[in-house]
Amino acid sequence: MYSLRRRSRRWIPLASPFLGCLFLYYLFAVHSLPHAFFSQTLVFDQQGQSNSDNEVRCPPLPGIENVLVVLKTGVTEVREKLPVHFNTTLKCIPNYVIFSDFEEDVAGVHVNDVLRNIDPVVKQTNPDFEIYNRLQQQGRQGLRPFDLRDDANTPTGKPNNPGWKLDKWKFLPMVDEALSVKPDAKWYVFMEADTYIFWANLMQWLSKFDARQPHYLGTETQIADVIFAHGGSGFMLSNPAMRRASDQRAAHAAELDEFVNIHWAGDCVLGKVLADAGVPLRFTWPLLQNSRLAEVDTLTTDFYRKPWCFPAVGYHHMSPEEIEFMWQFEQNRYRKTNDALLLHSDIFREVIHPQIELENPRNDWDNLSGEEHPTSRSFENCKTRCQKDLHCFQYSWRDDRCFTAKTPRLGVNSVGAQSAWMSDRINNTIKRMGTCRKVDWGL
Ligand SMILES: *[C@@H]1O[C@H](CO)[C@@H](O)[C@H](O)[C@H]1NC(C)=O
Ligand SMILES: *[C@@H]1O[C@H](CO)[C@@H](O)[C@H](O)[C@H]1NC(C)=O
Ligand SMILES: CC(=O)N[C@H]1CO[C@H](CO)[C@@H](O)[C@@H]1O
Repeated sequence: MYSLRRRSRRWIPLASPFLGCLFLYYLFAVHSLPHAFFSQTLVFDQQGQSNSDNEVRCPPLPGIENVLVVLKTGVTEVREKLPVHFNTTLKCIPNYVIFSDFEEDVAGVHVNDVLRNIDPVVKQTNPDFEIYNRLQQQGRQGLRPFDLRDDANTPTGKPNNPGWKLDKWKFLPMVDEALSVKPDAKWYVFMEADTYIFWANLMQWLSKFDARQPHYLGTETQIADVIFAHGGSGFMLSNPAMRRASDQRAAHAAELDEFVNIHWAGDCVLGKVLADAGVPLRFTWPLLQNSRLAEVDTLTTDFYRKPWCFPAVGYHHMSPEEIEFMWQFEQNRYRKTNDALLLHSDIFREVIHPQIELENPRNDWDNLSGEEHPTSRSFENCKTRCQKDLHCFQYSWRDDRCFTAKTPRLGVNSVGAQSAWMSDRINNTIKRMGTCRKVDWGL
């Protein structure tokens, strides 16, 4: 059993008759940025075994030598969230770079200041750079308690959090800095410290595209009239797409600094620059999820695709413990089966479902049911209500209130809450959905 901490956040899906489905951006985690490049040499044998570390078994990742992984973080989170990646998800990645807002070494790896080349006038005059300038002068000792506060998200992010306000400035320089780290990469994969990437799935997916063409892949999200890839879920740019974004930025530098200043989401700014440069987003949901394992809604039918037969390429909002857990799961499974492809249905069957069955009903647990029933006045009554409604898959009782949901989710620790799942209905659904004869890449 592993425990999950609850974190408040919201994201609101928006159905559009023309575009299928867009995820209106409601939620944005705090983070930061880059400039040094770290490389390790791994040798893969024919079974895909890595010889450089007996404990880690890297699956074959064809083409990974032509990928630069860019992990964006920030000084206020880097020590807590980054080191786990070096022991897990980055173990099999030959080329990666860490971009932050403060240059330092973390767990023996160099972390770069991705803001180093921002216009000095902007840095001196824009209040977003107050924390940056303070740390440039004083180093880490310059951090103040209010910098480290974990604010709740609002519909427009965390407007009182200094690290969060600075984060939006990292997206455009990140493109140029990544190009200078590895100018000849075919693909640039962008992730954050709480993103989890399933590398074998990612490489299979990327192999389906011609990297000589401009490509922008990510989870469709919309703010006002801009459609862009949600940053925390991970997104991918081919080399020509990177160059177009870089040229577009160079041609409109001052204008774009002002645009970043008035906007609140850096991933949206990058999406606008790419769109203006003629690189539209390819809609890729549900490959990349803006959810962590506890929140993934594998059986959802609310959107334009059903996740079941899609590979899982990325999760977001993952704690270091969850990253460690998923990595161990992937490693064990690969050792046993020699198969690194993981569908959302595999994860549901092999991870989420056994966790649900472990203890059902479960105390001090919130299964994230969202539909409230004010007339249900007890846990028992909540249960009866769920039993009577054939579409109900789980229910929970918290703060003396009853909630149900039409699909099962794992959920999180929550003191005082009680949750239960309709085991027979889940089992029947798993049986009915069956095994996938064909992998769906949404292409
Ligand atoms: C990573 O592994 C090293 C060596 O096994 C260990 O000392 C360190 O604590 C680990 N760090 C994390 C964050 O797991
Ligand atoms: C559903 O399946 C799980 C595991 O496959 C099993 O432990 C559980 O008893 C089943 N539930 C019902 C109601 O049959
Ligand atoms: C009983 C319980 O914990 N209910 C919660 C389930 O999840 C929804 C959505 O996060 C919450 O609003 C409920 O309070």
